[in-house]
Amino acid sequence: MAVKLVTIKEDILKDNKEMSALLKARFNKSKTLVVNLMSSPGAGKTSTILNTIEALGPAVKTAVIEGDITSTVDADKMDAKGIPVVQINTGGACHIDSAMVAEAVADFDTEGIDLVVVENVGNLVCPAEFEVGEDVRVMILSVPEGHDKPQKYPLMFIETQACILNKIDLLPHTDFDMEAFRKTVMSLNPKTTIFPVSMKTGEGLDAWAAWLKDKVDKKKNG
Ligand SMILES: Nc1nc2c(ncn2[C@@H]2O[C@H](COP(=O)(O)OP(=O)(O)OP(=O)(O)O)[C@@H](O)[C@H]2O)c(=O)[nH]1
Ligand SMILES: [Mg+2]
Ligand SMILES: [Zn+2]
Repeated sequence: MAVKLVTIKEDILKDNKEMSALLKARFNKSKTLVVNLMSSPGAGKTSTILNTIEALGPAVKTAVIEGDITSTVDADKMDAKGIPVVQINTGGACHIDSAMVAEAVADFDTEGIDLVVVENVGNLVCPAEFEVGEDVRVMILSVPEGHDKPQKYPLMFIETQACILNKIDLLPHTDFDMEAFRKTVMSLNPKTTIFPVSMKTGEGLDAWAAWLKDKVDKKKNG
């Protein structure tokens, strides 16, 4: 029984990888940088997307793909700001996969779009295992979740190129140990970059936006 389950999972991941490669080819053609943004529920993905788009300014044409189990709550927030957005409702699945993104962008012309941000389903576990055609994988941890999360959910920290630490405005109200956090994250993934930010006050936003802008420019010119 156990062996069969492993086989099924491998097949699913293999199919997903193949579909992801097709998506990548499509996004490469339009030189669109795709970011897979992952975190637990409420860590600040939507707030980060809205603030980042504002920080990047109108010169960076950005579209958003929202992944949620149900509802259009986050997509409505994008739409209200005039940001092109497509909503995926997974109908219960706790992550999005390449097939869902392929369907979402089927009628979506990415020509002229510099950046697509995919907001994954709020979940610190399995989204890390499923590619969605992205160039860059970014995760958010928020201060109230605690500095021990890299130890407990290592895959997400290992599989991402940047770790945004959001809600640093709440540091004085928690026992979050920044040094312990940094040490664990860097030991899991020495190549990652940690961005301490507050999407409430705007602190740290510029450094994160500059990192992303560099990636957008490289994709466009490279
Ligand atoms: N204090 C504080 N609150 C924040 C910060 N960033 C976001 N929030 C709040 O945290 C809550 C969740 O933020 P969202 O941006 O909706 O989080 P999310 O990850 O998109 O949530 P889901 O899509 O439901 O998984 C909201 O009430 C935000 O206003 C921050 O830096 N500091
Ligand atoms: Mg959200
Ligand atoms: Zn899942």
